[in-house]
Amino acid sequence: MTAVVSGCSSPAEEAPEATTGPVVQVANMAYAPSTITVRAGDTVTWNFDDRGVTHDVVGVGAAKSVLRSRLMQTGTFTYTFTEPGTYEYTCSLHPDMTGTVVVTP
Ligand SMILES: [Cu+2]
Repeated sequence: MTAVVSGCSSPAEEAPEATTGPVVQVANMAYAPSTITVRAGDTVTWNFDDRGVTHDVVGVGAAKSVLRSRLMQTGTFTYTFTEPGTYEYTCSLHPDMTGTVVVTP
């Protein structure tokens, strides 16, 4: 006699699927938040909306070869970070604008 007991499947992990990933607002002559921490594999969206002022996202240092958006007044730029590290960037027109993306494993 064998009793087959099935069940016992606990839906313990309910991964909240983010429909929108991390977003950096490009407005008021600044990136907000200026430092954002994401996980490897995350896609960061920069949302440009600074009342007609043109900006871009250009990596500096080690991120120079990684990050480069167009010059934009409105619209979005996205980049998927696969390698952990610290990515610093600036606006090529406004060097006072700086931002950092910290990518954790
Ligand atoms: Cu700018």
